[in-house]
Amino acid sequence: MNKQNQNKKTTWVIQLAVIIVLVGILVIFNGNTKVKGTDGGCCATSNYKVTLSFTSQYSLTISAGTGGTTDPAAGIYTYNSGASVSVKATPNSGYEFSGWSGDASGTTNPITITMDSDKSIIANFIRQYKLTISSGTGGTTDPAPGTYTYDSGASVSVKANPSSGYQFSGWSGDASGTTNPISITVNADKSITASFGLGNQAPTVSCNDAEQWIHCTGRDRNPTLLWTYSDPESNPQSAYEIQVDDSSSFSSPEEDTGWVSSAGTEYATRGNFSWDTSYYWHIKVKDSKDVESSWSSSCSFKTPLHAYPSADLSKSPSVPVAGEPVQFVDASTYYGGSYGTAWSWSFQGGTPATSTQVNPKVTFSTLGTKTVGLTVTDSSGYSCSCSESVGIGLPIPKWKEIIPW
Ligand SMILES: [Ca+2]
Ligand SMILES: [Ca+2]
Repeated sequence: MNKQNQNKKTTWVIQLAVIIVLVGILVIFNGNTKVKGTDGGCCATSNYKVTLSFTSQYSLTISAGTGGTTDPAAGIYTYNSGASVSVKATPNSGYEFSGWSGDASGTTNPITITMDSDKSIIANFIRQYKLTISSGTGGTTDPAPGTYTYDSGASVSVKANPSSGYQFSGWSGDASGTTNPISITVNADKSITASFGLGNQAPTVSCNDAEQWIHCTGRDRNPTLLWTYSDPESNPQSAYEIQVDDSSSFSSPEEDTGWVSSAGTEYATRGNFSWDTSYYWHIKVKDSKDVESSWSSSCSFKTPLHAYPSADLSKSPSVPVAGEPVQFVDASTYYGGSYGTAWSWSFQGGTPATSTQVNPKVTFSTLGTKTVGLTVTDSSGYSCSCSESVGIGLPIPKWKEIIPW
């Protein structure tokens, strides 16, 4: 065989190989062919499968919500089956990545997607705002003063903590009032400040040593006590307690009111005090914040030697008439061994109109109701008064016996 024939043979072999490959491909893609029966009879048709491994491909759709981007950027990508694809979410300024949705979940970032089917993933972002917390002199806050970032709509509890000797006085900035702790809804950049002031100071009280007495009423031994209240913050008085004792040490009070809820600044004593005795009293008060004063310094009073006289009068006749002398008599009661020493009478329409006698005689010249007054003073100098309405009637006609002949 010469060289030319050999080249022709080689070319033919190559061409034959190409043909065989092409035919093979046709067989593979048709999946069926005709097989001639072994008996040489009529041709039978038989299906048979040819299995081949393909390198399939899938699409990955990446989306980004408002407030951020992804890497790879949002779009549709094609990957070979089984490929691992890393996708990273990047929030814009003022936003935070909040998680994956679609065919992915969680907040892993970047996330790895295994391409075993067509997939679609979405990167979600949420708006964020800053909350700046400040505190004035005299306290701090929890969270501590500073600037914090929260997801839009977050509810943040902030507590003001006053230092010792101070009190929280209120919020300012994007908050107000004195609610503590306060809840802030972070739906915008916000700034709040906690302010503090000196704590509530105790009130002060001083007894007023000008006790008021109302004698001749059966309360001769029981003065009304007065005091002066004061408070640094002008908190009103909410309560008082008074003790009265014949001992200046208040070791055995004759009267102790206990706490009395009252804004008043006087108290009518009720103690069963003795006559002719010195008593000491003191008072403490509470302001409207329930802060208590200390006991005041002491004031004192002295009860009378005895009861004041019970002024009274009597008259004769009991039903006087005009022009008829009426005998008035001091019918007062004197106590503690005292006796009357002075009398001051007044007679409306009477003659005389006044008298300083103990038992004066008076004539009323006109009819009607007359007021008679008497003030008596006892030997201790205690005075009391009384008055009485006296009806003056028609005079009785004078009868003269006449001899009938
Ligand atoms: Ca106060
Ligand atoms: Ca006592």
